[in-house]
Amino acid sequence: MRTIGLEEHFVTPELVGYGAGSASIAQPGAWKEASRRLLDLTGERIAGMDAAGLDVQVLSLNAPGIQAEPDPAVAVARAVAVNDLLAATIAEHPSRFAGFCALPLQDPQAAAKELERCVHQLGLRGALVNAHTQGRYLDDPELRVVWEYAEGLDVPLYLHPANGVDHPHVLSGHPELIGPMWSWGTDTASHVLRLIFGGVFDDFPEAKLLLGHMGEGLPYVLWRLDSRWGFHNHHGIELHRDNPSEYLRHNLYITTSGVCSAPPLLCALLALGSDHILFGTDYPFEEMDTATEFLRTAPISDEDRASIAHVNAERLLRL
Ligand code: GRE
Ligand code: ZN
Repeated sequence: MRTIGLEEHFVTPELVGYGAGSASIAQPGAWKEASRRLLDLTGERIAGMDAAGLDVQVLSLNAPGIQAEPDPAVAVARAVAVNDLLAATIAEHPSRFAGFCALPLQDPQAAAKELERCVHQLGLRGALVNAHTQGRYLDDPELRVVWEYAEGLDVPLYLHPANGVDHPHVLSGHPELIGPMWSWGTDTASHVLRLIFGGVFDDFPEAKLLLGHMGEGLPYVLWRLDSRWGFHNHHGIELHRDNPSEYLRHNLYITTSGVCSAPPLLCALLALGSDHILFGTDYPFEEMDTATEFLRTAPISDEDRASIAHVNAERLLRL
């Protein structure tokens, strides 16, 4: 069964320093090993893909990537350089790799133009954004131009977690809760709700948002969101659709990255439908063979398995 992974990270020697914040929340040995594997693009990585039966990795720069650069001009130059390098790597192995570009959202107009360049000239399949950019989220009015281009080009934006600007008080005194185990997921789910209630999908109804980690918990809470939205003071917000879940069912696509467990997969299938779930591994933070073995043995129909493994990615990313 052809298998395409959508959350497959890499880094370059020039950009590895942006990961210092992620390094600080990881076990030192684990971070060292992950960094080593992130820096390898075509050696051990392709051997691991072969061993795991992963045909294609859709590569993305590791978090927080370009988002961590404070200087907009440097962000633009570095995004262009890393996107060129990504395209060159794919060109050497066109049957094994595709890519999501990095966007210098510090300069929204330049980011929109870079997205267009990456799709039209470099053949990349969309963009991956790591959480906030210098405190700015994707519902920011200045970033509407990026959604406009994404919708017009018909490519998805993949929202990946990263460290937050600050930490909610409920996490105070508990640094172990900050990072991919917990806060990254709740932060990312909150970011998605900002997009819905900030009107992004009303302005761009065919925009496509990709989310890793089996949807960061959102498939589980659809009914609750709708029920309590009906109860809530709307604070002047008027949505075009009646219920928040309608946006999650229409605009949201999720990947299985970093979650190799049947109960959340079955929940996601029932909540979003098999057309909206795609495969991903979260390499090198998870093992490719663990993820492909999970996909092969999950208690789902073979039709759904094929949709998740490759059919949806072929459609959404035109692979
Ligand atoms: C991830 O992408 O899932 C990730 C990082 C950094 C540290 C841990 C982790 O980007 O899981
Ligand atoms: Zn990841």
